Amino acid sequence: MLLSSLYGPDRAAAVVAPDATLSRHELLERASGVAAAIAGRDVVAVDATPTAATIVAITGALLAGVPVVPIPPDAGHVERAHLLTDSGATLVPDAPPRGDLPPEPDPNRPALVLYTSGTTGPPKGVVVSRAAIAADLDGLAAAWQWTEDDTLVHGLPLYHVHGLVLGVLGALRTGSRLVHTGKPTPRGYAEAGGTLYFGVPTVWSRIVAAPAEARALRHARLLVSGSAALPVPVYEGLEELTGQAPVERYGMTETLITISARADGERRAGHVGTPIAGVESRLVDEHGAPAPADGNTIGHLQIRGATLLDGYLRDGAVVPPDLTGGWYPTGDVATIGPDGWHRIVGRASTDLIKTGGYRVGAGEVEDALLAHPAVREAAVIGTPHDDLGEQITAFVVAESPVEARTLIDFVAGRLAAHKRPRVVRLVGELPRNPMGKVQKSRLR
Ligand code: MLC
Ligand code: AMP
Repeated sequence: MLLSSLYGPDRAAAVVAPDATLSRHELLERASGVAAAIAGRDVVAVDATPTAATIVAITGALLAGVPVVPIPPDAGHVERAHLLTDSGATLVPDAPPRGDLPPEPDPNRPALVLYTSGTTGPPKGVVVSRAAIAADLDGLAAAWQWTEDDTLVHGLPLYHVHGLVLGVLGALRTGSRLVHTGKPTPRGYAEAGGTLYFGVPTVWSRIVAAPAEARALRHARLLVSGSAALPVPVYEGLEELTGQAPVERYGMTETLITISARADGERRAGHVGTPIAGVESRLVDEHGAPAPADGNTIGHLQIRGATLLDGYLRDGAVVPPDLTGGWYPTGDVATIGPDGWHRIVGRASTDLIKTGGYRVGAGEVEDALLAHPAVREAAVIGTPHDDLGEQITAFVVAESPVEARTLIDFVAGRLAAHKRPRVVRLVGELPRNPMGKVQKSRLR
């Protein structure tokens, strides 16, 4: 069973969130009501606010075997409309307080449709099966010695792999308690008194900048960082203030979390560890030929195993990804040492930006800017930022006078707020090569 702990003995305060505290059986009962209300639907959507209500709704969909699309609660009207139209999902309705427990759905059924950015165009729906999630969570539970004795704490959004698959379904599968802090603030983390903490690097960086809150994490068993590269100074700051180095792990929506340091093993700043059980990795060169795992050669990272996506949702069908011999090309470049340890060097494409742990496609932000009547041309890049890792920076050629602030708010109104540029530079023209293509490297 995917969410196996729910069927175990009841447990008080199994889920603690800003709006409600639920015991295991309260969650199961309320989710069974949702399952009854949506039984037989093809796909449902949930406004994924960071609440127990969201956890109930998503759990209900999983009980019913109905794939669920979590919608960012702050998605602007353009992004929201795209997610609903593209997936064909309808929102989970108000549900009765309980219903009959449906039989466990087939493990090969899709569980989630997670929308994520490509380099161009609107986000794509990544279809993830129940079996992939189960394999991933079991691999991570083994790597992190994650059990029902843990109390997991985080405040991450509930519409991405990190906050939802690991941060909610992981707790419901292992049986650990879950405390969701609403927002991932240093104070919320310090006050929650957990054993296991999840955060993106921006969260850990803010915790290191708040030493009193960081010291409160001394009692934790394991601090886990992922979704973007953890800067070495943040790693070292955590080690000094909390008495333990963080465990770093790597993954992506399409493969789930595949590479990690171990709870009982070495931790290495700037490195993300070795593949979890059920996952293989390799490097290839630009022609697709295998590249050596010698710790020096930088190659394109590929992943194979039980945690891979079923495919991308297109016109109601699931289109499998382009795999060669089962290998999924992550789009990340990395080194692998002779000891199997991975170092993520960066993304192959400059058009995928990681800001605060969110993946944002430059093309989607450019399209949003171009929809403003005052914008003639737009080019978006990620520029280095101490807190966010990268910040979204837009270069705009204006058609008519316009304030940077106006354009920032315009994008925030159309897309999720984290996709808004933090900086807009109004320029006379964009640097182009002789073919007319914008040279983003020159914008940096
Ligand atoms: C500011 N705000 C605006 C605005 N200016 N809203 C609209 N228009 C404007 N012009 C508001 C926002 O709505 C929000 O309000 C507030 O400002 C701050 O929002 P923010 O920009 O998101 O905050 P920030 O401080 O930058 O957030 C940092 C953060 C966040 C760490 C909290 O980036 C975060 O939660 N990151 C987690 C990303 C994540 O989970 N990634 C996992 C992907 S899965 P208000 O009121 O709402 O605060 C993956 C796989 C893997 O990568 O490996 O895990
Ligand atoms: P997403 O699609 O939002 O799941 O983002 C996945 C991407 O996040 C990966 O392809 C990587 O570029 C990046 N990523 C995730 N974890 C790490 C990490 N520990 N170190 C560096 N990059 C990471």
